[in-house]
Amino acid sequence: MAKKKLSVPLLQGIVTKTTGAHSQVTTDDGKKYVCTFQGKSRIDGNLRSTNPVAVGDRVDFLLPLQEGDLSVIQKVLPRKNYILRKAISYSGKVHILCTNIDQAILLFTLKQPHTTTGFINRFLVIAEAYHIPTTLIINKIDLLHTEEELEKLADIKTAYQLAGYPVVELSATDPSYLATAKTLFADKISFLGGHSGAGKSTLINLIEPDLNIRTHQISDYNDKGMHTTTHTEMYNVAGGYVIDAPGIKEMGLVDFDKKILSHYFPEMRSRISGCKFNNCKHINEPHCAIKEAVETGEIHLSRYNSYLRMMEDE
Ligand SMILES: Nc1nc2c(ncn2[C@@H]2O[C@H](COP(=O)(O)OP(=O)(O)OP(=O)(O)O)[C@@H](O)[C@H]2O)c(=O)[nH]1
Ligand SMILES: [Mg+2]
Ligand SMILES: [Zn+2]
Repeated sequence: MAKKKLSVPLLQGIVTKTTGAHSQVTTDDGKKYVCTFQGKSRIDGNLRSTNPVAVGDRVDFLLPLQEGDLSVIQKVLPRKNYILRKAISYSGKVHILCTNIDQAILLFTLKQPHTTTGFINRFLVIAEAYHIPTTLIINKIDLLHTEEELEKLADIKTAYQLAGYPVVELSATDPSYLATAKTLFADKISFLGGHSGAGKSTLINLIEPDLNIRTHQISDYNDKGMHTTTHTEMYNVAGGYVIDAPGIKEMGLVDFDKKILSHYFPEMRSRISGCKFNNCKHINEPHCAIKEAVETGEIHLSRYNSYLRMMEDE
């Protein structure tokens, strides 16, 4: 028997929000549709996921035959990459946080809240493992005044510039940073990470005030943040999309072999061939190009110390 030809149009769009069984899909002309997905969970490799469709997915979908019915996702197009949520369920399935990311932007603050270099470095290692280029934004620079604070700012900038990361100073509450902020996000799918309270939603609101995303007074929650943003959603920002993810804790650590941890520090990766031993761990070995670069200041000590701590972790 010949297959019945479908008379309903097939559209393509990008998943901009997921809430349980439903996904919001936005087409290139900006129209939004509520869709369901009927089919099996599929993900690259042999990973199984709890969510078959994630924010960032390009999908083909069918319009409903009747007005008011849900659209149905027919196909998830191949993913360029994906980020997993940390928790793996008891069933051994992973949860995909988002897919098809062009860049990560890590927003952090030296004050309100304080951000440790360990936190920044872990984020960067994860992004490197996923092969996602990352830009660092130091937000709330309007709060830095004392000599000590300004020295700290300069030092942290140096650490990451030496590693090859773009570092941008910003104040998301100050409209004079609008042009800088827009350029950072223009026409890309960006994963915006950072501690709760760092100012992620404030930054998105600066560029797209109409979105009016909820933000929170930092003073309300003891310098720690209270995770105002609780679900994963992608916003249309500066001609691209931004994923304002719920806190960095959600961004799963990838399992990787300690032996290759130094490959996830770009300033180490580029020097590894200079070590005498090709299995050099860059800890106690003689003629280690990494330790030499730390001594000459070409690799920042705080980055190297983070590397050592990560090597010690189980
Ligand atoms: N002084 C100052 N305050 C800022 C700046 N950016 C954001 N804030 C304030 O910081 C607080 C937290 O900002 P949010 O944008 O809610 O932080 P968030 O990163 O989205 O936090 P979660 O949604 O909880 O992850 C708000 O009170 C903002 O007004 C800045 O550049 N300078
Ligand atoms: Mg937020
Ligand atoms: Zn070495």
